[in-house]
Formats: sequence, C-alpha cells, structure tokens
Amino acid sequence: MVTHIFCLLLTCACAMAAPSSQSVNLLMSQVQPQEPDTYLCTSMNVRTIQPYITEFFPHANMDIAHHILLYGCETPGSEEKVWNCGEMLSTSDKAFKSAPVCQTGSKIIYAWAMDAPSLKLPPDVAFKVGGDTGINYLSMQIHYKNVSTFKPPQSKTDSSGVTLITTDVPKANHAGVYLMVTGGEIPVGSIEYLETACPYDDIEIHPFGFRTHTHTLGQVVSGYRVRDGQWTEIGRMDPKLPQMFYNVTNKVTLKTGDILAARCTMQNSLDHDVAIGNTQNDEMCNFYIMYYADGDQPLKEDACFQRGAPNWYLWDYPDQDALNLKDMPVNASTKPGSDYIYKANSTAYVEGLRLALKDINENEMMDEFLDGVISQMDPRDVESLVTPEQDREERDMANAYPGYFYPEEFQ
Ligand code: IYT
Ligand code: CU
Ligand code: CU
Repeated sequence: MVTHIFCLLLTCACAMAAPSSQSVNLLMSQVQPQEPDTYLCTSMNVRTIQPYITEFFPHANMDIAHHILLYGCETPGSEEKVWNCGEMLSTSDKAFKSAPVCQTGSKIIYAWAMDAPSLKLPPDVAFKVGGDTGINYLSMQIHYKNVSTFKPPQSKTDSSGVTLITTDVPKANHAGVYLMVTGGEIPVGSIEYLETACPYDDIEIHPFGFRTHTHTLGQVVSGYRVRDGQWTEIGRMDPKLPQMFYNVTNKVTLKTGDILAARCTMQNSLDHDVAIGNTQNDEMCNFYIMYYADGDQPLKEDACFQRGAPNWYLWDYPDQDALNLKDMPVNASTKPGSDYIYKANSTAYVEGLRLALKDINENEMMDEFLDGVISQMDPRDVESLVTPEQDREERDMANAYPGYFYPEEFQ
C-alpha cells in the first residue's frame, strides 16, 4: 500500500516536471517601430522547447500588424533580440540592425494575416523541430503597418506574436511546406504569366493548406497536381487577399510520377518593367503547399523553381505528354468567385504560344502521315504538307491549350 501511494506520487511528480504538452510564447519584446512598413524579427533556439508543434495561436491586431510569418531556420538571421528583417531593407528603422530572417536554411511554417484564426494541424500531425530536422531556430517576422501608436504622445510598445502548442509525444505524421517559385519579369503595360512546374518524385504526401505570395502586381495565383494527364486544383487565390494558409481546393495526395504546376497571373500597369527580386519594388511569385506525410522523413526537394517569363512558360516543361497542357483548367487565371479571365498579352507570351502551337500542329500532322505516306514523298513536298492550312491552324490553336489564351489575331 505504501509503495503504491509512493508510485502514484512519483508519477504525479514526473508528470508535473515534464508535462507532455506545453505552450510556448514567441513574442516581440515591447518594440516601438517608428516607420510604417517596418519588418521586425525575433527568434528562439528550439533546444529550449519540445520538438513537436501542433498548434499556433496568433496574438496580433490587424490595425497594427499586417502579417506575421514564422520560419524554421538552420541559423537565425541575427544574434540580436530584435532586428529589422524587411524585404524592403530601404525603410530601415535606425533603432534596429538589418539582417535576413534566417542566415541559412529557411522554411516557412506558419503565416498570419488580417483575420486569420489559429491553426491547428490535423490529428497526429506536427511540425518537428530540432534534432536532425535542420530547424535549430524559430524566427518570427512581423510586418508593422501602422506605427502611429508607437510614437509620442502615446508611445505604446508592442508584444505581438504567436503561442505555440508543443509536445514531446512523437506524432505519426509530420507537416512540411513545399514552395513553388519563379524568377522572371513582367513587361510594362502587360498581363504576364509566371509559371513553374516540376516532377514530384518523393514519399507520398497529403497537401492540406496553401498560401500565395506576390507583391502588388499579382492578380491570381493557382497551383495544380497533374496525374495521368489530369489537372486537379490544389489552390487558387487572389494574392491581394490576406496571404495566409487556406484549405486546399481538393484533398489530393502527391506521389512519384505526379507533376506540380503553378501560375502567377501578373498585371503591370506601372510605367516600367518589373522583375522578380527581394524588395517591395520588385515582384515575387510564390505558391506554398502545406502538407503532412507519414513518418518523419523529410523531402529530398522542397521547392520547385523555374525562370519564368519571358524565358520559361509551361510549354517549355520537358515532358509535354505528361504535363498535358490541354487539360489545364480555363479558370487558372480567374479569381475565385469571378469569371473574368486575365489573358496574358506580353510579346514573349504571344510569340511563345505561336511557336508552341506550331509544334503541336506539326506533331499531329506527322502522326497522320508518318506511316507510309511521308516515306514515299519528296522531302520538299513533305514540308508543304506539314505546314497547316490557315483554317485548320486556327481551329487547332483554339483546341490546343484551353488554359492559355489566344491573342486576337489567333481567333
Ligand atoms: C524571390 C522570392 O520569391 N522569394 C520568396 C520565396 C522564398 C521563400 C523562402 C525565398 C526564400 C525562402 O527561404 I521560405 I530564400 C519570399 O521571400 N517570400 C516571402 C517570404 O520571405 C517567405 C513570402 O512572404 O512568401
Ligand atoms: Cu505584410
Ligand atoms: Cu515577397
């Protein structure tokens, strides 16, 4: 009996010393940013916390903070308690040193913007940090929009941030984020498509959230899985809406043999060309996929980058048979809830489309004639045959890639 009570006490004491779940605050330490659009970062070493993160509770007010991003870093951007980590390093508040969010190995793991609620990962899913995950620090970036309350006479301070629910009980599935990203540029006065696609060749994963990111020129960002030539939307969003993680459009899985594809539809109404780059005056084209996978094996590759316009469009993807562009949804450049199609019209796009369609026509002609006919003909005659007649050309063009749009002259 005595030992029995002793045991009970012991279990109880152990449970108190190491509760299986803890909440951890990652908050700004009473900062007073003085310039609008200041981006501040603070970080924490993950050795001090339990390794499985299952939930995120934001503490922020949308009148003050425009967005919060939480990153896992291999090494933090700075040793400072708080530093300036803006994409637009020009608005540098002299009170803070400037440094990137992470020095090395950055992975986005949570995003808050405007009215985003708390994020609870699916049951048995956690973001793992520490150990061999490559995540040694968590860095939090807050974009301060309105700073008037931090100036005299109010001189308030800010402690916005995120509370993490962590546990040391291993979860069967781990969460991760896959990034689709392009380079490229958007010519003055045009609508342009920045596109990327990659073969998926890894363990089976289950996407459950997506986030889009562009700066001011983005109109629509959409992402897809292509399996057996069939396109399925993972997510589609107006990037001018809060750039947080939304639920996927379709709960599909990704496995070896699939292709991931994404498009940012950009409209440049400014008076100069805009290229992809790291400041707010440049553009970005990002489609993030938040997923979970069985076990804790990380992906070999967690980003898909292509050069983007004017040098790369989806018709430049090497395996066109597998990509099967004619199944690309026509609403890829339409904002959810609207039916307006943003049709690309840049010179590179129009020229590229013309060439891509010419290839298709030639291939189809070849198929029809290859057996027998061509082999018996004079090569010069073959050439005149594979050059399609005008009306056939127009019909084929309209049927070839429904997800692409034909400039007036093609219609
Ligand atoms: C040039 C570009 O597109 N930069 C993006 C993508 C990016 C994400 C991560 C680049 C790096 C990263 O470690 I995660 I290097 C970019 O900077 N996107 C911003 C955040 O920094 C993540 C965004 O809000 O999506
Ligand atoms: Cu912001
Ligand atoms: Cu950006």
